[in-house]
Parts: sequence; C-alpha cells; structure tokens
Amino acid sequence: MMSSEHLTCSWLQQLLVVLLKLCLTFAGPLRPLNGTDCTAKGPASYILVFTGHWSPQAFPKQYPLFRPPAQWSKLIAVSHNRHFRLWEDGAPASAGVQSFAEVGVTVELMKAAKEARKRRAVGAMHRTAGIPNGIGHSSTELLMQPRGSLLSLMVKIIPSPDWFVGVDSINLCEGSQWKQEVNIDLHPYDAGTDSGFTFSSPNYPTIPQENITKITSEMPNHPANSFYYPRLKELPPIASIRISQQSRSSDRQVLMSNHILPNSINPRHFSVTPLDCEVSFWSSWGLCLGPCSRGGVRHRTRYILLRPANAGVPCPELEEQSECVAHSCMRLQ
Ligand SMILES: [Ca+2]
Repeated sequence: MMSSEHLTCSWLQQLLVVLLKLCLTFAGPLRPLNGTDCTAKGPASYILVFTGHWSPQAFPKQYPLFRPPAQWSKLIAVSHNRHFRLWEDGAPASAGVQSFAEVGVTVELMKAAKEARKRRAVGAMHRTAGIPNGIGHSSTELLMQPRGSLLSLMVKIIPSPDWFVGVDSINLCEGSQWKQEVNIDLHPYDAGTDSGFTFSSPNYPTIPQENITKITSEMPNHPANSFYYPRLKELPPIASIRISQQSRSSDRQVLMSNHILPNSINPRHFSVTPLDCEVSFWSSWGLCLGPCSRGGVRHRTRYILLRPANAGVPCPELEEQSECVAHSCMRLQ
C-alpha cells in the first residue's frame, strides 16, 4: 500500500515535468537571452594582439623620454554581455576605471568584473603584461562564449594624468557566426578624474568628476595639452588591436608558447607629425641704447617654448629692435 507521502512526491514530479516541457516549448531555440543576438553554437578561440604606435615621430610634442619613458600598462580585457560595461565614452568613470587610468592599478576593476561574473554578465577576464616602450606588442588568448560575445578592454598610457586607450563592447559574433578577424585603431581617452594637461603633470584631481571623453588634436583646446596638434585634422592612431580567430591546431600552441607575432602583423603606422615651434610673448621694450631721438634703438626678446620637430615651422626671430620713441628716453647727462 502506497503512503500519502509517496503519492504527493509522484504528483509533484509529474507537475515539474509538465512545467519543464512548457518552458522548453515557449523559450524557442533561437531566442538568445543575453541581449547580444549571438546564436553561434559553441565558443570561439581568438588571439588578441595589442600594438603600441606611440613614437616620437608620430607624437613629438612632450614625448616622454625619462622618469618614466613612454610605455603601456598591462592590458585588461573582459568578455561580457549587454548587462556589463567596463567603460563608456561620455559616461563617468567607475572607481575601477579611475584607479586604472590614473595609476594603473587593476584591483577595483577586476573586483567589479568578478562581481558581474557572479550574475553571469561577465564571461572571462584576460590580461597581458605591460610594454616598456611606446612601440611594441602584447598578446593574449581569448575564449569567447555565445552568451557573452562582447569584448571590452583598456590599456593605460604611461605616463599620463588619467589617459587610456581601449574598446567598449565590440561584438565578436554576428548572428550565428563568430567573426574571423577584427582590426581597430585606438585613440586616447581622458577618464575625467585628473586635470593634468601633459604626460608628466602632477596629480590634480578633477572636482567634480567629468565624463570620459576622447582626446583629439584639438580637444582639450589648449596649447599646453600634450596631444594638441592644431595642424592635424585628427591624431594618428596611438595603438591598435587585432583580434583573430584561431582554429585548434598546432599553430596555436607555437604562437602562444613563444608569443611570436603572426607575420601579417607589422607596424602599419609610420606617421610623422610635424611639430611647429612655439615661442613666448615678447618681453617689454628695453631702454634706449645710444643717443635719444638721434638714431637710438631699443630691444625686446622672446624665448622658445617648444622646439620644432619633423619639418615643423621653424622658430621665428627671438630678438627685435626699433627706433627709440623720444618721450620714453631716459635723459642721461
Ligand atoms: Ca583628465
């Protein structure tokens, strides 16, 4: 004889089966719930190569040579869905973005990504070593899942107040296919948390905090800014990334173990940016030399603020003379 407990259990099991069937019927196989519209059947493996093009030829103004010289921080890359944002142009920087953009510390950034991973908004986090020069490569392997086919990344420009390069939420999946290769030129961004104007500016917090903005050859519109090149329509790319899908072949093992770059990756950018001479305002006129109002002359001077480079406009005269004005003469007996 069956107990009432057994009867209840069996009834509950049947109800669960019916509910499960109903769910499967209405969910449909082609309705992704991740908001990225990726219906690829399985994961994809990629190699991400970051290349720095920050040379004194392309960016001659205030190019950092010492303490510290121009270089790139470690690269942080996160795969995610639409419910996570590592950083966003025009939005305020998170605490993690601020500490990474200002001092290259990744703790807060990784903490936020780990929290998002708990609610399945983030898939995986990757990082590469830093690059000790303005020009160079770093690389990492990415394993992308259909439920998190977006990729965001950041690299800090060192030295700088709060400047970085990166990409925000590029989708490596298109419908049911993973993209074979993606190439993106990178330009500098300002995190909006430190008001320094030049690469080596001292720490000067921006209060209140501003939004993340793209730095261009004309913005910020101030001659003191390290990226201010009014003659350029746009800045040359300061870095680039190439994301290539790789098959699971033996090639990949060789590539990853030695960190040898594919032959197809060559420095593509040989930009040479002319830098014009910049001089100070004129000093006030000096005293009259020689007899006043009888052919006497006076002088004024200015000095060089920025030496020209790469065939930029040469410096003008730094000293000028003119005839004395009678009423400004000192009458010496
Ligand atoms: Ca700033």
